Amino acid sequence: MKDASRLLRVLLRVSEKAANIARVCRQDKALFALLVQEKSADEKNPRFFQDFKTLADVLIQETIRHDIGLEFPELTGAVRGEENNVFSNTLGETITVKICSSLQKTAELLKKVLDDDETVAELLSKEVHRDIEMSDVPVDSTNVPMDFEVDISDLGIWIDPIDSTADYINGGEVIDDTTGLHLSGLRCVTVLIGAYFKSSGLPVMGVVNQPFFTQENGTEWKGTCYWGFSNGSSSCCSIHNEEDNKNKIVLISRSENPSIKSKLSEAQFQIIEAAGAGYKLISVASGKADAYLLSKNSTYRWDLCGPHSILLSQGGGIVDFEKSTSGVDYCDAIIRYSHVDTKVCNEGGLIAFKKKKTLDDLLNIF
Ligand code: 2IP
Ligand code: CA
Repeated sequence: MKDASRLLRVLLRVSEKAANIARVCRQDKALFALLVQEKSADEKNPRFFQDFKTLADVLIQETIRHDIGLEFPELTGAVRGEENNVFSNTLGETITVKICSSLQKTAELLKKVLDDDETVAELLSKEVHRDIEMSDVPVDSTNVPMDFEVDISDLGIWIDPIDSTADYINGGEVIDDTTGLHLSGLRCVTVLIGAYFKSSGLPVMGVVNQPFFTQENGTEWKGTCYWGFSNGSSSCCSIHNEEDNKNKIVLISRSENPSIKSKLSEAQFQIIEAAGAGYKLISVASGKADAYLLSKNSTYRWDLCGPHSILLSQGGGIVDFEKSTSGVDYCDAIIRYSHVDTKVCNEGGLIAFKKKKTLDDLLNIF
């Protein structure tokens, strides 16, 4: 099997492991309350008065980093995530959360973060060290090609361990009756992993895992998963029987500016306010919406890289809102990823689309 195919399989398997951890952490209310802690002021998303950092978040990120490193040691230093893995307990001690060489050692470390709660530490460590097969991933694994090729040393990786943390914590479910799109709640939670070329800054391979997709027997959650690969002329993704809506649906943030909303409405676009950058992006990729437009600086590179690869593999993409609406060339307006850049915020907002015509229609309005 070629390297890129092997890496894609690793990303799919570890995204499922991440989804398992996310599900396990939500099962027990007491455990869940215990896992939540506040972010320090300088880590906060500017939009939120208060944001959450959970051990689940950090643990998932470190698990993804660890498992990628096991198969591709050369990528260990190239994996970056949203979260800071330095965790503080109630006593003010600081612990660096990392995955150890055995279940016992990881449990020992987690125990320290969990105020000596051995049961919980072992439960989590068991998930972290569980072997996940391709057949465990909720995606048609027979469709994952064996011949994807890339220069592994040219790759950088972005992880968002749990996107839409607020929905992960608050749960619930609000669905738009006409489109079936989820406006908030657990469906909007995603695990995002994306690889990009350090040389061009373009995304190449991405996985989006939705841990809370359907609920069986009213209790047990099952997830779903998407992937995309795009390297020049070789493009492929897991989405085939996509829905083709004819309603000009644009997904926006619940905090979008009123002036942007009125412009879209005047141009006969149906606007839907939904949570989760990853959820909005995968809804565009799967054809439930035509675009995701954001005029603000409230997303980061890790929110986009994974789903961006999927959109690119479909002939779509993500451009900077400010640049593209002020006449900057398409090529220069494309959101790119950099390994050296410390600027991780998507300052100029974004427009994500699957069909170039949708982008052109939107640019005509602004
Ligand atoms: C958030 C999350 C929010 C989104 C915000 C992201 O990531 O996806 O839902 O805001 O831009 O950065 P909105 O829902 O208004 O689009 P996280 O949950 O990881 O902080
Ligand atoms: Ca996010």
